[in-house]
Amino acid sequence: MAGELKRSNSTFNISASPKLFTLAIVNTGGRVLLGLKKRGFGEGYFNGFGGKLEEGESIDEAAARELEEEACISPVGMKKHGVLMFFFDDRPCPWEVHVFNVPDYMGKPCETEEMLPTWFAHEDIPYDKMWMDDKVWYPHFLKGDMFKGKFFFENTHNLVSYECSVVEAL
Ligand code: 6U4
Repeated sequence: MAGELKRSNSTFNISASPKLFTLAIVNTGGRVLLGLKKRGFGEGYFNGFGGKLEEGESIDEAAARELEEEACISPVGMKKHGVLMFFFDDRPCPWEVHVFNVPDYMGKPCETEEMLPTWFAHEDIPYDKMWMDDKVWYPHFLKGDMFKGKFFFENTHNLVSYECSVVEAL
């Protein structure tokens, strides 16, 4: 059927309008600040801070708001570094996640109802406790490259296929 793509043994709906999300990763002095997600989608995984856009908000505004809500800090010098599309065999529409590098911030990271912020040296990033796609694109992010990727998940969590590359511009 038009708008469907078969990969692995599953069918992915690739033509529905994507849902927009942000993901901000504080990255300074050879360390990244990740949050242990305490509830909801991705509970138990370490991840950057982010979420869905609210009505009338730009993607950059949403990225800053989510960082404040989830980690108690305001970004300084934040810049977009990646756009990731996630396709699911068990969800009605794809997710489009805009990834930001945050080289500096104001405030002091604190635990919130949703996230427990934790610092990791680049070489100690806990990929075994993160989304399966992260080990594919974090190396680009950590090098300071810009990247685009498409990732196909079965049963929400199981990465079965992907393409990801460094780009000149987003
Ligand atoms: P609520 O619970 O409504 O406040 P909200 O904070 O708006 O939720 P949430 O937490 O569900 O949204 O957002 C999901 C977060 O997880 C976004 O920052 C995007 C990120 N994310 C989703 N799939 C991911 C994946 N495969 N790999 C990754 N981050 C992902 O690294």
